[in-house]
Order: sequence, then structure tokens, then C-alpha cells
Amino acid sequence: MFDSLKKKLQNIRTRFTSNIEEAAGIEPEPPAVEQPALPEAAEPTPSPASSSPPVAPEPAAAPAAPAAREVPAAGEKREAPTFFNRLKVLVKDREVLLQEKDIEEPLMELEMVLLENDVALPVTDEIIARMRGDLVGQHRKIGASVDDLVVSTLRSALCGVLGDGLDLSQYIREHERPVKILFTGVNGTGKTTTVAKVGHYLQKNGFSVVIGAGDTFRAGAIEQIRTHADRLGIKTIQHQAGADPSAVLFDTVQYAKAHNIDVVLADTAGRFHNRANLMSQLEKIRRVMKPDLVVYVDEAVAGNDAVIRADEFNKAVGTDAVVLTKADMDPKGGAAISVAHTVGKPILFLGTGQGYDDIMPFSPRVVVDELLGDEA
Ligand SMILES: Nc1nc2c(ncn2[C@@H]2O[C@H](COP(=O)(O)OP(=O)(O)OP(=O)(O)O)[C@@H](O)[C@H]2O)c(=O)[nH]1
Ligand SMILES: [Mg+2]
Repeated sequence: MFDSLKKKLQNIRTRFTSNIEEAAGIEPEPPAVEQPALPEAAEPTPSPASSSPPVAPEPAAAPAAPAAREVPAAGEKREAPTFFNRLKVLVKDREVLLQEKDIEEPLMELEMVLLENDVALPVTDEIIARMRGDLVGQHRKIGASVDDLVVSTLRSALCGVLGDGLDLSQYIREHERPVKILFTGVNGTGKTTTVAKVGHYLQKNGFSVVIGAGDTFRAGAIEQIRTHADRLGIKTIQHQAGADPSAVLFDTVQYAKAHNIDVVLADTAGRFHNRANLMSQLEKIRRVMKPDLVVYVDEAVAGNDAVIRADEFNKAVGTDAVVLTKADMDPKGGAAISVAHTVGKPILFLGTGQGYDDIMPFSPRVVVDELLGDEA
């Protein structure tokens, strides 16, 4: 998941670290390979003190002077590791005041990497602004290592745009049952699979579930959700193909009330935000079913397109949360980083594969750990 972005962030992290170390006067580990050569090169240097021989007319002092200057220079280099190592310890203990110019280069690189990986421009700007605000002009304690400082700054910048997420189990516990969740979004993005996965997830968390087969539009859609539900031992409420989806979902809610079911999950037909008839059908579903949560489903692999669609959908119809499917096929992670900040609604789950267990409750901390993990 997000492997391309992960690798690039590793490089950026190193770049920030070396720039900050340089600004703080911490030398990189000395190579110490050239040391043996230096004393030998210095030895044959003629001593200016031995001016007693009669061969004095030649101004031999001219070549001797630069050589004499080189010897102390080489001596300084030899001393360097001890000196800088001592300094390193001192710097770690004190605060460093970084300037814009110290981190300008890695900041620009970070900006490029985020944009290349489909992070939306305003979100990229926000991450850069947070990094700059955290580092520049602030007295920052270097602490145990510069890398730790860089990682914690990156972590808080990313967490800042990812928001808080939404814990579905907690939401259900805090709301009147049945909690009604409507899944909607563009066709083929994984709505039906997500309904099945969420049903399975909720059952594992101790909640009872009923599914409404609200996609009466596409041929085979009712059988598809029914097959999933049967495999998972979840009751499905269905009508004929072509029936009014509002009626199906109304019946599903009635069933849940009559049987004390905790959660209603409503599958719907794929709809584009500009397809007027499907949109008006969705409005009717909302009026009749009165969902507690309208969840917009789109694919992480669609990158910025998914973010734009989610935003438009939210503005047109209203969304309470987002699910991004196919995160397992997305090397970039741009949609996952951008969507919550852009739409202003939390990501509920990431879909991470085609199995029923391949669903991950969205936790900003876990996603940032994944992105900044060392194993990339
Ligand atoms: N790799 C991967 N594939 C997924 C994921 N979620 C769904 N899919 C696949 O995406 C395809 C479409 O999934 P559906 O659940 O039928 O999508 P839908 O949005 O209901 O489609 P329509 O009902 O036609 O609008 C299926 O082949 C799923 O197995 C996921 O998280 N990862
Ligand atoms: Mg479907």
C-alpha cells in the first residue's frame, strides 16, 4: 500500500535530516579513509629552518610555504571526528533555531513528491506550511536524533491533514438503533463489496446487521449482494429488479426495527453526480430511509479524480464519511491523504483487497506509521 510515496518520503526524510544537521553544525560521520595518506605526504616537506646549506640563492622558501600551511590543515582534519562528535552531543542537548534557507530545498522536494503522488494542491500546500511553521524560526530541541525530529514533524503535518477519522463501532454504540448507513458513489468503485465487508466487520464486532439490496437498477446487482450476504450469514431484504430502491430500503429499516437489528447497510446503484434521474432517486431514498450516515465510496487508485468527485458529491448531495477502496492497488496514496481535508469529512475505511477481511478502519496514526515506516 502506498509504496511509491513511502519510498520517496524516506528520501525526503534523509534530505531534511542532513540539511538540519548541517544547519546545526553537526558533521556527517567522517569518512576517515584518507587519514593514512596525509602524514606521508607531509613528511618529505623541506623544513624552512634548515637554511644553513650553501645552496641559498634559490628562493626555496616559496614552495615550502604552501606545504607548511597544508600540514596544519591536514592536522585539523585528523582532529575533526573528536571535535565534531563532542559538538554533536552539545547540539543534541540544546535548541536549534532553523531558518527558511536551511530547509528550503527539502521542502521543495517534499512539495514535488506530494504532487507527483496525487496529493491535491491545497493539501500539499497545507502540509508544507505545517512543516515550515514547525521548523522555521522555532527553537527546536534536536533530541536523541535529527531523524526523530524530522519524522515527528512530518508525522504531525500529515496527521494534521488526515483529520480524526471516524470510529464506526463507537458511533453505533452512541446512536439510537438501528443505525442506518447508505453507501453511494460512482459505479464499479466497490460499493457492494464494501457493504459486504462492513457487514462482516460489524458482525465480528458484535453488532447485528441487515442489508438492503437497494441497487435495483443494474442487472445482477441483487444476486450479487445476496450472494455475499448469504456467505456471511447476513439477512438481505430485496425486491424485484427495477423496483423503487426507496421502498426496498424502507422495508429494510422496518425489518431492522421489528427484529432489534443494530445496523442497516444499504447498497445502491452506481450514480454519477450529473445523472439527474439517479440523483433524484437518491434524494428520495434519503427522505424515505433517513440514513444516519451517507457514505461516499470511491477508489483510492483514482487519485485526484476520486478527491474531486467526493468533493462534488458532498456539495451536491451531502456526505458524512468516505470509504476509499482498492488502496491495495494504489502506490501513491494521494487520495487517502487528500480526501478528508478537501471534503471536510472523515475517511471511514480503506478497502485493502477482495476478501471480506480486507477492510481497514481508517486511523490517521496507522496510515502515517505505514507511510513513515522504516521497511520501505
Ligand atoms: N483490489 C481490490 N478490489 C476491490 C476492492 N473493493 C472492491 N474491489 C473489486 O472491485 C470490483 C467492483 O466491486 P463492486 O463492489 O461490484 O463495485 P460497485 O461499486 O458495487 O459496482 P456497481 O454496483 O456496478 O456500481 C470487484 O471486482 C471487487 O472485487 C478493494 O478494496 N481492493
Ligand atoms: Mg454494486
